[in-house]
Amino acid sequence: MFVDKVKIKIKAGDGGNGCVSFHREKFVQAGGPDGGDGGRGGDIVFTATDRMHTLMDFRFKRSFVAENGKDGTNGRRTGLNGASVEILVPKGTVIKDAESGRVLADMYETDAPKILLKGGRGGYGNQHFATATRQAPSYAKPGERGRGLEVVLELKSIADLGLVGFPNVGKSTLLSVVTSAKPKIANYHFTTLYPNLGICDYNGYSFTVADIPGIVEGASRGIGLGYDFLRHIERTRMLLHVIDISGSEGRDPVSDFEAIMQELDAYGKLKEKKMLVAANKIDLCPDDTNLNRLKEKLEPLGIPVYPISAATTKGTEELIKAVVRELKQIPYIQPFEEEPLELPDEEKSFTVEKSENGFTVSGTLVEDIIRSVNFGDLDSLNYFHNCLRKSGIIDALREKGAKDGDTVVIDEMEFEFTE
Ligand SMILES: Nc1nc2c(ncn2[C@@H]2O[C@H](COP(=O)(O)OP(=O)(O)OP(=O)(O)O)[C@@H](O)[C@H]2O)c(=O)[nH]1
Ligand SMILES: [Mg+2]
Repeated sequence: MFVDKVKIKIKAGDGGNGCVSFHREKFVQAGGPDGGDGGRGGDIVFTATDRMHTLMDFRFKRSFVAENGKDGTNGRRTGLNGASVEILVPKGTVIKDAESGRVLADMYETDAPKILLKGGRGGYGNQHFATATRQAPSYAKPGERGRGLEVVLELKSIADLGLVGFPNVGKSTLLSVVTSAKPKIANYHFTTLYPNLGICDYNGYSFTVADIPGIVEGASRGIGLGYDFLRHIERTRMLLHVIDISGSEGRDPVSDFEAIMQELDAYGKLKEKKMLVAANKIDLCPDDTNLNRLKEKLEPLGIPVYPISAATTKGTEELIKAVVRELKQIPYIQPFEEEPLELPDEEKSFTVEKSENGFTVSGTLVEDIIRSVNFGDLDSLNYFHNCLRKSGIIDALREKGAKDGDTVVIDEMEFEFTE
């Protein structure tokens, strides 16, 4: 079973709540506030590895929740941080936000962990809220909630050379000859059911080769095994088109070439790649007629043709030499551009709208403010009001015509407008 696309749920840990507490000691009458802060929630971290080749493990476990931070306690003790969750994925996994489809992370490098969701911050304990005029603050901040998200994991293998061609032309045989991979080889169509990767080492230059299931005419319309597998050669630097030059299955090598090119064209992203052609099964050819016809057709297009026999390994060394020569001139594939989930502070914003029976304030800025308030406490509400004033929300409401007593809805909570 090969799985290269899954949807999973992840959630960062909530921050622990701040604590309300006052110092108590014999002979000390009114001790100061000593409520500790909440601990941080755990992060959701992704790490790419070479030891996994599919996303199969995620068929059984689809939900990952990091631990919450512990609440602060008396004596200024900060709560323990929640443990993070590390999720291992095969190298080449692209992580997308399920809702918007935007790329959050491209796991193209091994051993480079990426934090996808940061745990919520712990709330401040009441030790932080003492001022000259307020010596016994009876509130603390609740912890920030850890964000939850649905993400799609998509494996887009990263290899230097991708093998394409009709079924049974000898792609896997070639892979087994030039790398130490041991793919299944057999004399029928669709022997290869999922991508195989191998590493080829030629005089100290090593590169990776991806062998995918054969494609057929009409693949782009859903015929054959899986046009979807082309996603595994999307990120190769170069393609090697393998053709059965002997026409052993009654097809014509020149029209084979054209048919595959048409399917690659339909896929779109593959047609600009540099391509070499391996004219395989040359051992079965009685003469050079087919080879010459193919060369006549391709050489004017700048596509070199290498006659080989993967079965006897004849010509494979020259082919690999040519592949290495080309690869040395082709830059490495750029990873996808990642769009971060969290907005930097300066990009946080809010909007004020007049609604039927009052005003509605929304946006990333207010969500952040509202999360940090303890609504059961008057001091905390004053603090909240101050934040609204400082961030310009009160002014914006006034400009839209809000007057004392009007209803203002912020993040589903209703307030009465006061200046
Ligand atoms: N005579 C001859 N037979 C070959 C050569 N290369 C491969 N074959 C045979 O062709 C058949 C198909 O080989 P595979 O390597 O499985 O072909 P494939 O392109 O990977 O096929 P799919 O995985 O089905 O797409 C096998 O029976 C191989 O032994 C060759 O150079 N000469
Ligand atoms: Mg194969």
